Amino acid sequence: RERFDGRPNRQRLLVVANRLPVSAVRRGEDSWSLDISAGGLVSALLGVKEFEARWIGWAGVNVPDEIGQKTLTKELAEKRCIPVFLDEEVVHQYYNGYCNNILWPLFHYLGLPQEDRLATTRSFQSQFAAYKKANQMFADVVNKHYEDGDVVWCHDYHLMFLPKCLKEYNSKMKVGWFLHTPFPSSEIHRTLPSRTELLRAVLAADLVGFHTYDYARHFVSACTRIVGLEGTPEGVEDQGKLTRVAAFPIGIDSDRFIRALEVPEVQKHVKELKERFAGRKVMLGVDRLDMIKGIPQKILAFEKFLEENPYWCDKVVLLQIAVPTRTDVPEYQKLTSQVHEIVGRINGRFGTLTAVPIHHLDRSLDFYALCALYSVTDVALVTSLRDGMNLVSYEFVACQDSKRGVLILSEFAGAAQSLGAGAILVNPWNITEVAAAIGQALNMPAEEREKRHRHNFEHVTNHTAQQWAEIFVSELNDTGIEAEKRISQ
Ligand code: ADQ
Repeated sequence: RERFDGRPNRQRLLVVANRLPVSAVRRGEDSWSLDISAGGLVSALLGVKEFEARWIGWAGVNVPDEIGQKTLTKELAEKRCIPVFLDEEVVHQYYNGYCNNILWPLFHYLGLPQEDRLATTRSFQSQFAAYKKANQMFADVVNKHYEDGDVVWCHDYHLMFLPKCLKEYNSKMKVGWFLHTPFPSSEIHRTLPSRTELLRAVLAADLVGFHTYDYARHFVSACTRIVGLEGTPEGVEDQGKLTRVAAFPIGIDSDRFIRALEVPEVQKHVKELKERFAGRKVMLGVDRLDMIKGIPQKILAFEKFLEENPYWCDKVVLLQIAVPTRTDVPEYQKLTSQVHEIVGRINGRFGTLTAVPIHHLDRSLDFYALCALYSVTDVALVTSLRDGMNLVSYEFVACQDSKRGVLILSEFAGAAQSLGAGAILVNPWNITEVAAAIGQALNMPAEEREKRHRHNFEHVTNHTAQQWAEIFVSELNDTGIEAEKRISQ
C-alpha cells in the first residue's frame, strides 16, 4: 500500500485485548464520556512509530440498544478504538466465569475452583461455551476491520481462542498472541478440562509470546506432553506447520517516569511526603488487591520484622496501596477483609498515639502521586505468589535514580529474572526469610545500594515497553519466511 506522496504507509497493527484502553460511561441516550487509562500496553504502543495501532476490545459497558452502539462506535473511532459489544450474560460467564474464576487462578498455580465456587457461577461447560462465543465475537469484529497487510496482535488469557477463529476466517492473516500472566507447568495445565482445545487454538497463531523463557518452555511442554505434538528449538510443529514460541519480556516507558519527577506537582507531593514521614524509613507496596500479589504474606512478614526488631518500630512505616479489583467476586471480598483485619491487629500491637506502622489504602493513585511515592521510598516490597512480570518493580527502579532504594522481589515474579541481580530475592511464603530481607534492606550500606540500583536502572531504561512491542511485531512479520524459503528451494 502506498500513500499519495509515494511513501509507503505505516503498517497497521490491530491490537486486540479484552478491554479497550478506554472506559465508556453513558451520559444520555446518545452521549458518552470516555475515560482513557494509560496502562502499560497503551504507552508501549504509543512509542512505536513504525506502526499505526488500532485497538479492538470491550469498552467495559453493556450497550443493548442500536443507537447507543452506533454513537459509542463513532466516539471511540476518534481514539482509534473499535468496540466489541458483549452482553451481560456473556460477560458474566466468559469474563467473571471462565477468565477470572478458572484461567486466572489456574495460571497462577492456585488450582481449579472447588465445587462450591463453581456452583456460584454455573457449570464449567457453560462458561467454556461462553468463552468460545465471546472469542468468536472478537474475531468477527477483527475480521470486519482487517485489511490485507495488517498484523493482528492478540493479548492475554481472555483471548486464547482468538487465533484459531481468525485463521478460520483468513489463513493468510498474520496473527500473534502474547500472554501477560505466567504459563504454568504442564502438570498444572493438564488439570484443565479444555486443556487440548485451548492449546490447539493458541497454536493457530504464527507467533506465541511469553514474558520469560520458563513460561515459553512450560507451554511447549504442555503441547508435547498433553497434545503429543513435536517441540523444536523454534517452537511447536504440527504436521509441517510451525508455530514460533519465544520469550519477549515486557518493559515500561521509563522516560515517562523519569520525566515526571521533574514536574512541579510531583515535587510538591515529594516534599509533603518527606515532611510527613520525616525520621522514618519508608517501605512501599503497590498492588492490585489480588490473591496472586501476596499482600497478607507481605504484611505478616513486616509484623515479624517489627517483632524481632523493636528498635525499628517507630523508625519505619509500610505504605501499602492496594487498588480493589473484581470487587463482585467473593474471594476478592474475603481477601479485602483479611488484609484489613491483619493491618488493624498490627497497628493495634505496634502503633503509638501519634504513629502507626502500616498505612493501608484501598484505592488507586494518580500517576504523579504514584511517582512521588516511588521516589521517596527506601525499600519496595513485591511479594507476588506468582506474577507474569510485575511492572511495579520496574516503575520503582525508574523513580529511584537519586535515592537508590532497595527492591525486595519475589522469586515467583517474572521480573526476578531481569532484576534479580539488583534486588534481594525472596520466597514470599517464607515469612522469616522476608523479615530478614527487610532488615538487610534497611541496613544496607550505600555502596551496595548504589551497585544494586545501577544494575536494575540500566536494565529498566534499556529494555523498554516500546522495544518490547517493536521486537514482537517485527518477529511476527518475519514468521513464515523460513518456511517460504524452504518451499521455494
Ligand atoms: P498486573 O497484574 O496489573 O498486570 P503489574 O505488572 O504490577 O500487574 O502492573 C500493575 C500496573 O497498575 C502498574 O503499572 C501500576 O503502576 C498500576 N497500579 C497498581 N496499583 C496501583 C495503585 N494503587 N494506584 C495506581 N496504579 C496502580 C498483568 C500481569 C503482570 C504483568 C502485566 C504486564 O499480572 O504480571 O507484568 O500484566 O504484562
